[in-house]
Amino acid sequence: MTSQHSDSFFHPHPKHPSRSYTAAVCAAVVVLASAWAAYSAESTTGASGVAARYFMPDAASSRILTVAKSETAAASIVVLTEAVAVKETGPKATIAHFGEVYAFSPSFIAIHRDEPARITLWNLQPDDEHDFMIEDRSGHALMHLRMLPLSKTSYVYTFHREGLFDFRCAVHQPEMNGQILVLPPRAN
Ligand SMILES: [Cu+2]
Repeated sequence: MTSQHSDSFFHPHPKHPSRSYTAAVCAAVVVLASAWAAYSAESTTGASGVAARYFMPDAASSRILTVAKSETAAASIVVLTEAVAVKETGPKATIAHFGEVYAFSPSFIAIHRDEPARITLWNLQPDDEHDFMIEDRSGHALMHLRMLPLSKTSYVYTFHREGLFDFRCAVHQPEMNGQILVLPPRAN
């Protein structure tokens, strides 16, 4: 390829404007901009609950739960995604009857109110995305994050209200669920 050829590729000569090239670049920019807008909306919108996926607690939810990336934690918990019966290894009859079955392990966590706990989610599947959504008892989603294949996702969770909360993977319902019991503050 000569430098002139290369130059004309990047700077089309006015006599031979590359309209299809320009149109293609414009279309690509529009597609990228749309994708980015959709991604940003998904990532940052938190007020409308389950419909807006992948969000952290908003102002209302943060009165119940706060989530921080780095904070000193009093407890550390690793939650694994367990392939209970999947097409690669599960019994054919089970897969036919139930489909692929995943679970969180452990599926029950007890932590104290106002005590930061680091929860690290390990997605052990190379070909399946999971997610992690915490709901209050009325089914209102407080936060929702993605667990990409073969990833560790670590945050520090502090509950400011006692009681029982649900967590679930929205991708694998109805089976991939768990509960968090928030106990009174630890006695000194
Ligand atoms: Cu899942």
